[in-house]
Amino acid sequence: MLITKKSDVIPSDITSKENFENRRTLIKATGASIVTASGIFTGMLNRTANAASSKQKISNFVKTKYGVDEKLTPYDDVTSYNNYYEFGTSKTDPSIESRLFEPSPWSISIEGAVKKNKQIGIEDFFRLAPLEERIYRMRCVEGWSMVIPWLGLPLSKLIQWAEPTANAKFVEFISLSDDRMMPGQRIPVLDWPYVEGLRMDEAMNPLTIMALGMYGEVLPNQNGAPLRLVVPWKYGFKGAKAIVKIRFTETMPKTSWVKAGPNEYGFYANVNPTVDHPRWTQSSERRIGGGLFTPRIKTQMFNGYTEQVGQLYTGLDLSKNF
Ligand SMILES: Nc1nc2c(c(=O)[nH]1)N[C@H]1C(S)=C(S)[C@@H](COP(=O)(O)O)O[C@H]1N2
Ligand SMILES: [Mo]
Repeated sequence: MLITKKSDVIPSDITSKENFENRRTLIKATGASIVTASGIFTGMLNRTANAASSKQKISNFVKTKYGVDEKLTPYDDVTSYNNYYEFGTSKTDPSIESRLFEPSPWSISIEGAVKKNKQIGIEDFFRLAPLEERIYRMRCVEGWSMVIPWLGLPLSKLIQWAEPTANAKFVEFISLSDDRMMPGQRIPVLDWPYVEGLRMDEAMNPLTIMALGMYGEVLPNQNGAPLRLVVPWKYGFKGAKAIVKIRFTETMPKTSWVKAGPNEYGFYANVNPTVDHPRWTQSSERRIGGGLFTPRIKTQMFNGYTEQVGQLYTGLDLSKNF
């Protein structure tokens, strides 16, 4: 289950994988620290020469088969139309209000039902496995959608490293709590910090990733730098941004949106065109980036990922467990 299927890797990308391995050996051999004053990723990444973007390019990743036929949402839309209440509740707030946010240094603590508590620095995180590019359709519960080329690691790799015990039935993701850097947290629109969760088998599903980048670069602050969850068959709010803590639990985590409105938001939040949200239809969606008069498109069950995840929910009443 933890092993990446060979078929997920496109043969022409073997080179980049080899490069990754070479680079890894090199780093090991020289013992070079990859933490520098200029940023956490130096050594794996080269700061881009392009003045228009201050984002660091990620040079080593494996391309995968996921979403290669999809038309990508323009970068400018993905980085200027965001939901990230820590930086304000309007779509344009996060790109503006997160400008001074510092995503480094950063470490993630792992606790709860694990052999022992652990800490992992972001720079070690991406050494758990090669970074993969996954192009995923993303569907927000509000009715809009995007297609984003993420760079990340299967969450299963982190879980394997974390060594959860048999008591671990769920995984809880906790975002940063810092009302100095996150001005939206001064307003109690949600019970801060932002909390999300997955059932263990959902977390272990090969589709579930922890993203560190997108469009070949490290994540912009407004998209969840330095590390966020991506679960493409669920509504966007499951994808917690700026994660600092991962806790394995025996009982279902109490997530921020379920606490805020249990009639509107469920723990599962699987994309489901047959179960409407009280305020928004879920049967169709507006694909961002196509212009004002682009017709809405049909929303697919599990956002089109039924083949990969449908079996997780056999016997579960999805209209009750929305
Ligand atoms: N910490 C945190 N994570 C969050 C949110 C948030 O407000 N805070 N919003 C969620 C919602 S509702 C959506 S649709 C996605 C949007 O991700 P994007 O801005 O990268 O498209 O982030 C999710 N993750
Ligand atoms: Mo959302």
